[in-house]
Amino acid sequence: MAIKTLLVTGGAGFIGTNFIINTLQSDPSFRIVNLDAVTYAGHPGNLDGLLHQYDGRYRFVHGDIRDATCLATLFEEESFDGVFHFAAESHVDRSIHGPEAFIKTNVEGTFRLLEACLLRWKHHGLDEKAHFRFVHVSTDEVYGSLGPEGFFTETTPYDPSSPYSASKAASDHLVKAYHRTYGLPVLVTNCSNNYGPFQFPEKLIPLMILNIMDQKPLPVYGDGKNVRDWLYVVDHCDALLEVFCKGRIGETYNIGGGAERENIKIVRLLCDMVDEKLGRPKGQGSRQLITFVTDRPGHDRRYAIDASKIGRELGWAPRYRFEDALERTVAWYLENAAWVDTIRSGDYRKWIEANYGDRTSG
Ligand code: NAD
Ligand code: TDX
Repeated sequence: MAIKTLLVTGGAGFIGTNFIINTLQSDPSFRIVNLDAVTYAGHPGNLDGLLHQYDGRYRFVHGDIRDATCLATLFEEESFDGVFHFAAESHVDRSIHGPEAFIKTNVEGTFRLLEACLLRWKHHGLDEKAHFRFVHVSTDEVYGSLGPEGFFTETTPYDPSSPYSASKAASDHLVKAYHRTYGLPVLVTNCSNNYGPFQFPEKLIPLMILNIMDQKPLPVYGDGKNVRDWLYVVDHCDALLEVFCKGRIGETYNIGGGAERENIKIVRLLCDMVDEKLGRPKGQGSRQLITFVTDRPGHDRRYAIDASKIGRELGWAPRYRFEDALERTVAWYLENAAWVDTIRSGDYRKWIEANYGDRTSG
């Protein structure tokens, strides 16, 4: 069996961790090198078990995608058959408090990575060149905000609202430019909001689960009627592998869960799920903790993905029903108290104070 070596950037984060576990489990022909700078969002310990379980098929490298020397060394040491580029600053609220890190990692970091790939790709033989792929993992937020009707397609014009989505849009443009200008074989994916195990509890779903467990206020921005299209992370990981194996080079694929929900409805559902799992008495329960707070500036109203292209061309569709996968996610957070404790360090507490301290209740 020919082993294919993949470079995964940002594999110690939420989606990268799930992707590595999923891929090593599902296909013994893949070997993965995980390059991660271990920012506040990176937890290489997530994957410690893999070192023993998949002996020789997993390697962790602590390094930064902005570091050209680190990339050059890595690309000399390894001969990659493909790259999955997850590494990014990923939280919209943090991009509002401090946009610079987003420009540095998401724009400059993607540029450095593309340069390293291009240099190596040019030196590949024809055979290797033919199967090399660079998969750039991006977001539906690059398309901006929808009204009550309509969906994002792959041809929707870019119209980002936050420093985060603007930096991701810039990175998408760079990736596509490296294809058009230099022929680098890239594929771009734009997916909707993910949820599942190992998500850092700054994002809506894990933040709410943990606050409900601890009986803390549940801060809902604005009127709570913003809509997101939720995608279970395992479905997303399956889709990415399909794109890598069967996608057409130079193309963009939208990936969505087909599960549009208002934020407030999700928070209420989570209250009921957590209360039930913890055996709390039925009734109003944790819903009383819901607190409407000052809205996020530039808050996009609605995201919804038209995922018909990936369905038609690659035969992918989400396998998990939203409510079932949400139950699994709640169960995972309840069962992984040790992981949660490690994550909620002093820095996490500082972030909660910075983001929520000044918001007034509505
Ligand atoms: P995350 O914040 O959980 O993880 C990001 C990872 O990247 C961390 O391990 C971090 O240490 C690493 N990293 C950050 N800067 C780095 C650098 N300069 N060099 C190397 N590593 C660095 O993010 P996530 O939620 O797993 O998102 C992964 C990707 O998917 C991102 O590109 C994000 O834009 C995209 N995305 C996420 C979602 C979502 O709902 N989470 C939705 C759409 C798209
Ligand atoms: O405390 C909160 N209260 C609240 O009402 C938080 C953290 C969020 N929200 C709202 C804002 C959004 O409408 O919930 C919704 C989801 O918020 P986030 O979890 O921060 O996700 P979002 O801003 O939609 O972006 C996510 O999906 C697209 C990821 O963080 C991005 O990385 C991805 O690109």
